[in-house]
Amino acid sequence: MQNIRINGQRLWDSLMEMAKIGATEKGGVCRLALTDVDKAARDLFVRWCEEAGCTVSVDKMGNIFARRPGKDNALPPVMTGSHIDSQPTGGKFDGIYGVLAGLEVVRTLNDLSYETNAPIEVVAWTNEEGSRFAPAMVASGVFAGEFELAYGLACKDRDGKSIGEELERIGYAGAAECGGRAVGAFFESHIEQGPILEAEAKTIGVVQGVQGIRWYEIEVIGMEAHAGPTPMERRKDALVGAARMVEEVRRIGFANLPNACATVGMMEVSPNSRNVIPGHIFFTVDLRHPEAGILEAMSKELEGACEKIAAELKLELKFEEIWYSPPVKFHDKCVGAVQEAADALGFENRGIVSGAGHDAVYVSRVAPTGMIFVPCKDGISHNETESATPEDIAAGCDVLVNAMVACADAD
Ligand code: HGY
Ligand code: MN
Ligand code: MN
Repeated sequence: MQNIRINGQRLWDSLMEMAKIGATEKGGVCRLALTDVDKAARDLFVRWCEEAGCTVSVDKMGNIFARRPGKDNALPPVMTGSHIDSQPTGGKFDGIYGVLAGLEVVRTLNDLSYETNAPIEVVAWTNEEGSRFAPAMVASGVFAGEFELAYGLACKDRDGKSIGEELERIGYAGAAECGGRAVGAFFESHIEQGPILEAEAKTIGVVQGVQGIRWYEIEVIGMEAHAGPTPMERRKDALVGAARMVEEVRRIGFANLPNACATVGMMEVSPNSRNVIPGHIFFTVDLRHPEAGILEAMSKELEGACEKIAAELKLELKFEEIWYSPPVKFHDKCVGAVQEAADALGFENRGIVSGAGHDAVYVSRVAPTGMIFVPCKDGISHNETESATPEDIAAGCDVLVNAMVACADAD
């Protein structure tokens, strides 16, 4: 262990500079994937990487790779990174911290004129959030072979624009193949996005794995009719059906505590007119649990509940599971490297399983993978008030650089 320390002020300044791109009134960011704002942030990241002497390449899913050569460039790179895109009411740290922590690793190694044995790569994965384009983590999924390239490029937003079209539009439809190459190890630094580390006054989360996730798209179809003359008993009110289904989602979450999560995050009401009985509802469901078996049982319970409600209210139901990300356990080599670095650097730490999905989930299919968590204020994320301290942000990056160097010099 080299006991390398990064330049915390430089990392913090880069984060605050990047946070100006897509800045919102309440102090967060809105950088939806492949919008002009995402492009502006990508362009800044690419410029910073080139200024740090990296060679930058972009693959067919728009993933950006900044490469710093090592002594033996035939070796597979030790990679780190995360995502630049954000939620509509996102924060200054979700994703971009892992991208800029990787850049800080490069900048620090440059300061030290330290040449690693294996090359280092910093990556920004396209569309991690899954907010504009579903599913989440789709570009790291294509890189890892979970999804075909054609599927990834064809994912559409609610306006019918595809990832492929938007990559072309913003100039990030790269030429490099997406995936199919060796990666020596992958590390992702991220805020925890939950309350555990802060509550236990731990600086570092040594991430053991990520819980399972299932996403659904549900349509409830009734019949538009006049809100005035239509008798209550003759209505086919799609919104009443959807409302009861939303209540079932919550009930299923509570019925599977302590580890289940169940959320309806998006709903579209049609025709969305105050004096028309809604005839069509589209809504999404996000179910999560660390155990695959319980997550599957929750899924079956949800489908059964929706079918029962639709039958009772004489509504048509379209129920589709659009994404399943099984629970993942990270590689002992990388978890160990993170643990060793955190201990050697003297940071209070604990093991933790991630409640949020991350690109590391898919990269772990093709490379030994680990994650480093740092606390965020009140455990809040996917919220414009998301906040972290400069000290914790720097500590996570200190762990990152030492874990990466240990792996890059191991061969
Ligand atoms: O959904 C997630 O957990 C991640 O923020 N994309
Ligand atoms: Mn994230
Ligand atoms: Mn997120």
